[in-house]
Amino acid sequence: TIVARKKEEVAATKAKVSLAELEKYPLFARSCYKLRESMLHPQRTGIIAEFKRASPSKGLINGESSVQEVVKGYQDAGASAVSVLTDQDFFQGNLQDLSQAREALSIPLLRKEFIVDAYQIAEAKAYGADIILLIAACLESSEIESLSAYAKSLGLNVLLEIHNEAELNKSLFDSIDAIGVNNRNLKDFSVSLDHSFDLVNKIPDRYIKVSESGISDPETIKTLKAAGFQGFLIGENFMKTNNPSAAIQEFVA
Ligand code: IGP
Repeated sequence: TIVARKKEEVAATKAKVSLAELEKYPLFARSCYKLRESMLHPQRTGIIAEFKRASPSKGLINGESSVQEVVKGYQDAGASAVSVLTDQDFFQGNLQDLSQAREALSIPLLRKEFIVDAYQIAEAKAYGADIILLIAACLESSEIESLSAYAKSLGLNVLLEIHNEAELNKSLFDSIDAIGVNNRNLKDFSVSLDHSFDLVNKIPDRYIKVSESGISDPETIKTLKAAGFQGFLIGENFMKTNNPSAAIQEFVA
Protein backbone atom coordinates (compact mmCIF):
# COMPACT_ATOMS: atom_id res chain seq x y z
CA THR A 1 0.00 0.00 0.00
CA ILE A 2 0.90 3.66 -0.28
CA VAL A 3 1.18 3.94 3.52
CA ALA A 4 3.66 1.05 3.73
CA ARG A 5 5.67 2.47 0.85
CA LYS A 6 5.81 5.91 2.48
CA LYS A 7 6.91 4.42 5.81
CA GLU A 8 9.84 2.73 4.06
CA GLU A 9 10.69 5.95 2.24
CA VAL A 10 10.70 7.88 5.53
CA ALA A 11 12.89 5.28 7.26
CA ALA A 12 15.44 5.49 4.44
CA THR A 13 15.47 9.31 4.48
CA LYS A 14 15.76 9.52 8.26
CA ALA A 15 18.87 7.35 8.10
CA LYS A 16 20.48 10.02 5.90
CA VAL A 17 19.12 13.26 7.44
CA SER A 18 18.14 13.20 11.10
CA LEU A 19 15.31 15.24 12.58
CA ALA A 20 17.91 17.28 14.49
CA GLU A 21 19.59 18.16 11.18
CA LEU A 22 16.27 19.16 9.56
CA GLU A 23 15.66 21.50 12.48
CA LYS A 24 18.84 23.39 11.49
CA TYR A 25 17.72 24.10 7.92
CA PRO A 26 17.29 27.88 7.46
CA LEU A 27 13.65 27.63 6.34
CA PHE A 28 12.74 25.61 9.43
CA ALA A 29 12.86 28.78 11.55
CA ARG A 30 10.62 30.93 9.36
CA SER A 31 7.11 31.88 10.45
CA CYS A 32 4.35 30.60 8.19
CA TYR A 33 1.79 32.50 6.14
CA LYS A 34 -1.67 32.01 7.63
CA LEU A 35 -3.99 29.86 5.54
CA ARG A 36 -7.26 31.26 6.91
CA GLU A 37 -6.26 34.85 6.24
CA SER A 38 -5.27 34.14 2.64
CA MET A 39 -8.32 31.97 1.92
CA LEU A 40 -10.73 34.65 3.14
CA HIS A 41 -8.81 37.61 1.70
CA PRO A 42 -11.22 39.76 -0.38
CA GLN A 43 -8.59 40.31 -3.11
CA ARG A 44 -7.94 36.58 -3.46
CA THR A 45 -9.99 33.85 -5.13
CA GLY A 46 -9.99 30.97 -2.62
CA ILE A 47 -8.24 28.84 -5.23
CA ILE A 48 -5.44 26.57 -4.04
CA ALA A 49 -3.62 26.10 -7.35
CA GLU A 50 -1.53 22.96 -7.75
CA PHE A 51 1.76 22.24 -9.51
CA LYS A 52 1.32 18.66 -10.73
CA ARG A 53 3.53 17.08 -13.42
CA ALA A 54 1.87 13.67 -13.45
CA SER A 55 -0.72 11.62 -11.60
CA PRO A 56 -1.56 7.93 -11.20
CA SER A 57 -4.87 8.40 -13.03
CA LYS A 58 -3.62 10.55 -15.95
CA GLY A 59 0.07 9.66 -16.30
CA LEU A 60 2.15 12.58 -17.57
CA ILE A 61 0.19 15.87 -17.43
CA ASN A 62 2.95 18.45 -17.94
CA GLY A 63 6.63 17.60 -18.12
CA GLU A 64 7.79 20.97 -19.46
CA SER A 65 6.67 23.85 -17.26
CA SER A 66 9.04 25.33 -14.68
CA VAL A 67 7.79 25.26 -11.11
CA GLN A 68 8.77 28.85 -10.32
CA GLU A 69 7.13 30.32 -13.42
CA VAL A 70 3.92 28.39 -12.87
CA VAL A 71 3.49 29.15 -9.17
CA LYS A 72 4.34 32.83 -9.66
CA GLY A 73 1.66 32.96 -12.34
CA TYR A 74 -0.83 31.32 -9.96
CA GLN A 75 -0.07 33.92 -7.29
CA ASP A 76 -0.34 36.84 -9.73
CA ALA A 77 -3.72 35.54 -10.92
CA GLY A 78 -5.09 35.69 -7.36
CA ALA A 79 -4.64 32.17 -5.99
CA SER A 80 -5.04 32.09 -2.19
CA ALA A 81 -2.45 29.33 -1.84
CA VAL A 82 -0.27 27.04 -3.94
CA SER A 83 0.04 23.25 -3.66
CA VAL A 84 3.17 21.39 -4.77
CA LEU A 85 3.33 17.60 -5.04
CA THR A 86 6.47 16.12 -3.47
CA ASP A 87 5.77 12.43 -4.17
CA GLN A 88 8.20 11.10 -6.76
CA ASP A 89 6.82 7.68 -7.68
CA PHE A 90 3.23 8.63 -8.56
CA PHE A 91 3.44 12.36 -9.23
CA GLN A 92 7.04 13.03 -10.38
CA GLY A 93 7.42 15.66 -7.67
CA ASN A 94 10.18 16.28 -5.13
CA LEU A 95 11.18 18.49 -2.20
CA GLN A 96 13.30 20.77 -4.42
CA ASP A 97 10.10 21.77 -6.24
CA LEU A 98 8.71 22.80 -2.86
CA SER A 99 11.65 24.98 -1.85
CA GLN A 100 11.81 26.48 -5.36
CA ALA A 101 8.13 27.40 -5.07
CA ARG A 102 8.80 28.98 -1.67
CA GLU A 103 11.40 31.30 -3.22
CA ALA A 104 8.87 32.53 -5.78
CA LEU A 105 5.89 33.02 -3.45
CA SER A 106 4.50 35.27 -0.74
CA ILE A 107 1.27 33.31 -0.15
CA PRO A 108 0.77 30.04 1.76
CA LEU A 109 2.39 26.93 0.25
CA LEU A 110 1.07 23.38 0.74
CA ARG A 111 3.26 20.28 0.76
CA LYS A 112 1.05 17.78 -1.10
CA GLU A 113 2.22 14.42 0.20
CA PHE A 114 1.02 11.20 1.81
CA ILE A 115 2.05 11.99 5.38
CA VAL A 116 2.39 8.99 7.67
CA ASP A 117 5.13 10.18 10.04
CA ALA A 118 5.98 13.36 11.98
CA TYR A 119 9.35 13.45 10.21
CA GLN A 120 7.61 14.43 6.95
CA ILE A 121 6.02 17.39 8.74
CA ALA A 122 9.41 18.66 9.94
CA GLU A 123 10.64 18.13 6.38
CA ALA A 124 7.73 20.18 5.03
CA LYS A 125 8.74 23.07 7.29
CA ALA A 126 12.43 22.70 6.42
CA TYR A 127 11.67 22.98 2.68
CA GLY A 128 9.40 26.02 3.00
CA ALA A 129 5.82 24.77 3.36
CA ASP A 130 3.17 26.67 5.34
CA ILE A 131 0.51 23.98 5.15
CA ILE A 132 0.57 20.20 5.40
CA LEU A 133 -2.01 17.75 4.12
CA LEU A 134 -3.29 14.91 6.29
CA ILE A 135 -5.38 12.31 4.48
CA ALA A 136 -7.96 10.70 6.77
CA ALA A 137 -8.09 7.57 4.59
CA CYS A 138 -4.39 6.89 5.37
CA LEU A 139 -4.44 7.58 9.12
CA GLU A 140 -6.01 6.47 12.40
CA SER A 141 -7.92 9.08 14.37
CA SER A 142 -5.18 9.13 17.04
CA GLU A 143 -2.54 9.74 14.33
CA ILE A 144 -4.56 12.63 12.90
CA GLU A 145 -4.68 14.11 16.39
CA SER A 146 -0.98 13.76 17.14
CA LEU A 147 0.34 14.70 13.68
CA SER A 148 -1.86 17.81 13.48
CA ALA A 149 -0.81 18.87 16.98
CA TYR A 150 2.85 18.47 16.00
CA ALA A 151 2.30 20.55 12.84
CA LYS A 152 0.63 23.27 14.92
CA SER A 153 3.57 23.25 17.33
CA LEU A 154 5.82 24.11 14.34
CA GLY A 155 3.48 26.94 13.30
CA LEU A 156 2.20 25.06 10.23
CA ASN A 157 -1.43 25.11 9.04
CA VAL A 158 -3.23 21.78 8.58
CA LEU A 159 -5.55 20.76 5.74
CA LEU A 160 -7.33 17.50 6.55
CA GLU A 161 -8.68 15.55 3.57
CA ILE A 162 -11.82 13.41 3.72
CA HIS A 163 -13.89 11.47 1.21
CA ASN A 164 -16.89 10.43 3.34
CA GLU A 165 -18.68 11.11 6.61
CA ALA A 166 -16.89 8.44 8.63
CA GLU A 167 -13.55 10.05 7.75
CA LEU A 168 -14.94 13.45 8.81
CA ASN A 169 -16.19 12.19 12.16
CA LYS A 170 -12.83 10.73 13.18
CA SER A 171 -10.99 13.95 12.30
CA LEU A 172 -12.58 16.87 14.16
CA PHE A 173 -9.58 18.17 16.11
CA ASP A 174 -8.79 21.75 17.14
CA SER A 175 -5.34 21.60 15.56
CA ILE A 176 -6.92 21.38 12.09
CA ASP A 177 -7.52 24.60 10.13
CA ALA A 178 -9.24 23.41 6.98
CA ILE A 179 -11.18 20.36 5.86
CA GLY A 180 -11.02 19.33 2.22
CA VAL A 181 -13.49 17.03 0.54
CA ASN A 182 -11.67 15.07 -2.14
CA ASN A 183 -14.08 14.56 -5.02
CA ARG A 184 -11.74 11.88 -6.37
CA ASN A 185 -11.94 8.39 -4.92
CA LEU A 186 -8.32 7.44 -4.18
CA LYS A 187 -9.05 3.75 -4.82
CA ASP A 188 -10.64 3.85 -8.28
CA PHE A 189 -9.94 7.51 -9.26
CA SER A 190 -13.61 8.17 -10.11
CA VAL A 191 -14.57 11.83 -9.61
CA SER A 192 -17.90 13.23 -8.43
CA LEU A 193 -18.63 16.70 -7.03
CA ASP A 194 -21.53 15.13 -5.15
CA HIS A 195 -19.05 14.23 -2.41
CA SER A 196 -18.58 17.96 -1.79
CA PHE A 197 -22.28 18.81 -1.92
CA ASP A 198 -23.18 15.89 0.36
CA LEU A 199 -20.58 16.69 3.01
CA VAL A 200 -20.35 20.50 3.15
CA ASN A 201 -23.11 20.96 5.72
CA LYS A 202 -21.66 18.27 7.97
CA ILE A 203 -18.35 20.13 8.30
CA PRO A 204 -18.41 22.46 11.35
CA ASP A 205 -18.17 26.16 10.40
CA ARG A 206 -15.01 26.70 12.46
CA TYR A 207 -13.06 24.98 9.67
CA ILE A 208 -12.23 26.47 6.27
CA LYS A 209 -14.10 24.27 3.79
CA VAL A 210 -12.27 23.20 0.65
CA SER A 211 -13.51 21.23 -2.36
CA GLU A 212 -10.70 19.23 -3.99
CA SER A 213 -10.21 17.67 -7.44
CA GLY A 214 -12.08 17.53 -10.71
CA ILE A 215 -12.95 21.25 -10.84
CA SER A 216 -12.75 22.21 -14.52
CA ASP A 217 -14.77 25.40 -15.01
CA PRO A 218 -15.46 28.71 -13.21
CA GLU A 219 -19.19 27.98 -12.97
CA THR A 220 -18.42 25.03 -10.68
CA ILE A 221 -16.66 27.38 -8.27
CA LYS A 222 -19.77 29.57 -8.09
CA THR A 223 -21.91 26.53 -7.32
CA LEU A 224 -19.49 25.27 -4.68
CA LYS A 225 -19.32 28.76 -3.11
CA ALA A 226 -23.09 28.93 -2.92
CA ALA A 227 -23.05 25.53 -1.21
CA GLY A 228 -20.69 26.87 1.48
CA PHE A 229 -17.11 26.23 0.28
CA GLN A 230 -14.39 28.86 0.70
CA GLY A 231 -11.57 26.93 -0.98
CA PHE A 232 -11.09 25.17 -4.32
CA LEU A 233 -8.10 22.91 -4.97
CA ILE A 234 -7.37 22.73 -8.69
CA GLY A 235 -4.45 21.08 -10.47
CA GLU A 236 -4.99 19.20 -13.69
CA ASN A 237 -7.25 21.77 -15.31
CA PHE A 238 -4.38 24.29 -15.25
CA MET A 239 -1.43 21.93 -15.67
CA LYS A 240 -2.81 20.14 -18.72
CA THR A 241 -2.40 23.32 -20.79
CA ASN A 242 1.01 24.42 -22.06
CA ASN A 243 0.67 27.64 -20.04
CA PRO A 244 -0.85 26.99 -16.59
CA SER A 245 -0.48 30.65 -15.52
CA ALA A 246 -2.57 31.76 -18.49
CA ALA A 247 -5.10 29.01 -17.80
CA ILE A 248 -5.77 30.21 -14.26
CA GLN A 249 -6.09 33.83 -15.47
CA GLU A 250 -8.81 32.90 -17.93
CA PHE A 251 -10.45 30.85 -15.21
CA VAL A 252 -10.81 33.76 -12.79
CA ALA A 253 -11.47 36.51 -15.35
C1 IGP B 1 -6.10 18.49 -7.52
P1 IGP B 1 -7.23 18.02 -9.87
O1 IGP B 1 -8.27 17.04 -10.32
O2 IGP B 1 -7.69 19.44 -10.00
O3 IGP B 1 -5.91 17.81 -10.53
O4 IGP B 1 -7.00 17.72 -8.31
C2 IGP B 1 -5.94 17.84 -6.12
O5 IGP B 1 -7.18 17.90 -5.47
C3 IGP B 1 -5.44 16.39 -6.23
O6 IGP B 1 -4.17 16.42 -6.82
C4 IGP B 1 -5.36 15.67 -4.88
C5 IGP B 1 -4.34 14.77 -4.42
C6 IGP B 1 -4.74 14.38 -3.11
C7 IGP B 1 -3.17 14.28 -4.95
C8 IGP B 1 -6.26 15.76 -3.87
N1 IGP B 1 -5.89 14.99 -2.83
C9 IGP B 1 -3.94 13.52 -2.35
C10 IGP B 1 -2.39 13.43 -4.17
C11 IGP B 1 -2.77 13.07 -2.89
